[in-house]
Amino acid sequence: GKPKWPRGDEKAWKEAMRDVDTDTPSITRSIVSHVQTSLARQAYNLDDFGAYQAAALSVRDNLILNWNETQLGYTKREPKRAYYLSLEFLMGRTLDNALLNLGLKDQYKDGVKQLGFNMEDVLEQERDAALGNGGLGRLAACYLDSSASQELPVWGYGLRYRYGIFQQLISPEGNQLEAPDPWLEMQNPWEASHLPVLQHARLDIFLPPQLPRLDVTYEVRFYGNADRLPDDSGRALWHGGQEVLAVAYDVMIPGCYTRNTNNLRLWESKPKRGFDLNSFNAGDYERAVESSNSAAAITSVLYPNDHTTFGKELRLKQQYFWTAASLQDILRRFKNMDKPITDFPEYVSIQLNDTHPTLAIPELMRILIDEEELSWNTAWHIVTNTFFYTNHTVLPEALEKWPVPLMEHLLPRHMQIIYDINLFFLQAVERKYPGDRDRLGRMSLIEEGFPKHVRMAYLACIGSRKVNGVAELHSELVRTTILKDFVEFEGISKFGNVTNGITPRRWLDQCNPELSALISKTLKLEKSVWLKDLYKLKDLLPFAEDPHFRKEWAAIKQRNKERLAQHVKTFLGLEVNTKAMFDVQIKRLHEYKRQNLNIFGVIHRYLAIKKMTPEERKKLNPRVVFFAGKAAPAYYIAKLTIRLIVNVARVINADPDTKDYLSLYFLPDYSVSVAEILIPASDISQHISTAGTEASGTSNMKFCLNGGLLVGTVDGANIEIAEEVGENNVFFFGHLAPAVEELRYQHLYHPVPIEEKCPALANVLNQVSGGLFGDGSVYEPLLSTIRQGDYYLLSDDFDSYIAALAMVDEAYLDNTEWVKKSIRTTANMGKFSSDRAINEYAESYWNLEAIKVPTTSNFLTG
Ligand code: BZD
Repeated sequence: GKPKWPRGDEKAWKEAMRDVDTDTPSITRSIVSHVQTSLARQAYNLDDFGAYQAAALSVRDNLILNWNETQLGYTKREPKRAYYLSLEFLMGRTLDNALLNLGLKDQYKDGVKQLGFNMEDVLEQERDAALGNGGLGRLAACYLDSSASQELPVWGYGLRYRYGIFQQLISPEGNQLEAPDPWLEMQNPWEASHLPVLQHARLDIFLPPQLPRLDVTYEVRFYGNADRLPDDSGRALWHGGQEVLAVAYDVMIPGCYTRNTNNLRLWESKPKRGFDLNSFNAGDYERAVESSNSAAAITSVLYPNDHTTFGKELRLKQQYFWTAASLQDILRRFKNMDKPITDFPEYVSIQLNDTHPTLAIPELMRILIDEEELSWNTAWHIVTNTFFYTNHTVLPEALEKWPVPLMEHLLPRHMQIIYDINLFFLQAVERKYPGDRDRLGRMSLIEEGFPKHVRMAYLACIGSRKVNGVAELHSELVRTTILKDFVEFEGISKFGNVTNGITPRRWLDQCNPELSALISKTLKLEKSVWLKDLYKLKDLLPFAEDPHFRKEWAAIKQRNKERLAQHVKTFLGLEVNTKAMFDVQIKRLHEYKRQNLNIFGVIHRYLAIKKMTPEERKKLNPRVVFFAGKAAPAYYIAKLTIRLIVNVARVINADPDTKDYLSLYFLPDYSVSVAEILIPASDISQHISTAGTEASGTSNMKFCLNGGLLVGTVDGANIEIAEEVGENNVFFFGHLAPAVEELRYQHLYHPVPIEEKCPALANVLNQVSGGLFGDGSVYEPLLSTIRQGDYYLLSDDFDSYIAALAMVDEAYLDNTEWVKKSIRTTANMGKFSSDRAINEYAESYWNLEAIKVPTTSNFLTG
């Protein structure tokens, strides 16, 4: 018969089982118990950091219980699952988000208060998990929150980098310096630790709600040889080379007001053996240590380059290590269900977040052919019904390409498979367009050259069921530019759009609790309702006419501005004029995002104010401009932009003629947590990319959701935001995407001197050259990108940009109208919830259904 389960005395089990206890006494008990035993600390010397650790462990206990029930439920129900493969997850802090999603914030606040701590200070102790560069990584984090909140069986797969995105420091000259971000250590690298070594060493198991799964490991091979078998099976044997181990670390992802708690599985690399015994015996100690070093190096650091490709071997190793481990894990889970392998796409969808995981396509082919012994056609059918590819950029320099010699060396079998895919694909193209050699060259997965390169976007495209861009305009540009030939060949229905979204949990409820409370009160709805159905915000519209409501609305914005000012005071020691309009541009530094346009606009304004009489100045509404963002460490021009901003700030903030009317701050070390303070405090924010270059943008959505108005170009998701909130509530300027190509052509072949074309901008550039902000020669390389070529069209858009900012000034004078605009903006942002976006993926791409985890436990029965 069946073995008795659970073992032993069922009653004893039942009585000992704990559930999520939500009353304050239980919470206090659980925190204190973690102080006593997990941390081995005393009440008398417990500091904020200890309180944070204990609270985080206590919350983690709850998450683990929910996580267990969720995974048990999924295993039992055998639903179709989706996997989100992303090399980046920009999670930020976890504790506050978990408390809010669990609905336990107030109880924990009371609990820590009883123990003598202030919740705000406790939450401040947590370091950001900054395992991403920017929008792409943060999007992945928002999608995890939405998947769990929508009760969808989705797991994320990524890498557990030991070092996240670098910490940015600004030197006295205004240069960006980079320091490592050892987020797993509690200690700030710039401060001495006052804490015992024991805790230091053990901290990584306590920090974010993360669980090492030392039993979940897979082997991953690199290098070696691939020998095709001498039969006609198409199989090959890949052997030799280096083998490393992937170890799983699980991060629990709680849904909002549901028991569903999904998983983010991050892989860490380790040597397969501590050291290679053979070389050790041979006395080659050096080599033995080396092999263990290089295995661990794979997941040591996040590459800080967005929008460029560098062709570094270690980056390619990261990509293969991660896709190989993830696919083994996914296949093992599938096989536990005992279904025929040909059913794989009925049970598994895999979303590729950009081309970074494209190796999953040849890797799944390899497994299906070489290990499962399927035919090429069967394998290809499975593959092309499993994967989905999201493109995040049309900038040519950002499209991923790998040198063929590097691929052949590192992944010899995969290179064979890619050549085979290419052969069959081009044969099909040739059948449809006989004799069209140009087309074959354009569409080949292999770019000719010395060396040849593999075009990853093309491989991702032909290996996927569907391809999507991240905003309407961007998806149209994908269809008409970079993948035009593929649309013609494969048909347009494969090429879709899913406009990005943001989670309103973090980007409204968590970062702007007062506004969240006002919304709940006004709508007479629990936040658990409108946070999961963001279109409900529409019902705020009539309240724009209510003077009392407007007053409360404006007062919250004001307090958020004061909170930001307090932050600047604490971290930079600077006073900020909170009566001024707050104007914010925060994003990675890049020429296409045109921080340069913004800083030149600031200089223009400064020069204009300088020329005014004191009476004229008094009529101005003061403006404070904030910048924040990191530059890729090797991106020289972007770093010069930072230097210019810092030095302009130094001059104008100290100028007695202007400082009451215009000031400027560059906030160092931009992060998710810094964004949470800046975004709710903005009156306007700038999203001013050259038309057609910003795929979507997502911070634009965050600002508008928090009632900040948008200054922007007709680009990316700005367009859809304007459609939703009304064009009269956004400040648009600049040339449109279809004009860009022609303008660039004119710049090249009929250049007009900038003095003639845009005297206002020429004057600004001359002031910089002339040394108004310190040695002008320093900025020559930056200035000449505009004087010569001006690829990003600053000289074409500058005048209309200045005009748009003048319209902002004009509109701000009418405070009542301004607050109405702010309310109407928030009210119309429902579309941009990442819940809407993830549901579009679930329905139109993955064919995935929600599974609600029961509140009653399956713990004993399985
Ligand atoms: O992705 C960004 C786009 O630039 C935004 O327009 C868009 O809103 C978001 C989300 O779709 N792309 C990135 O953030 N890209 C990277 O960070 C990146 C990272 C590594 C390599 C290449 C690009």
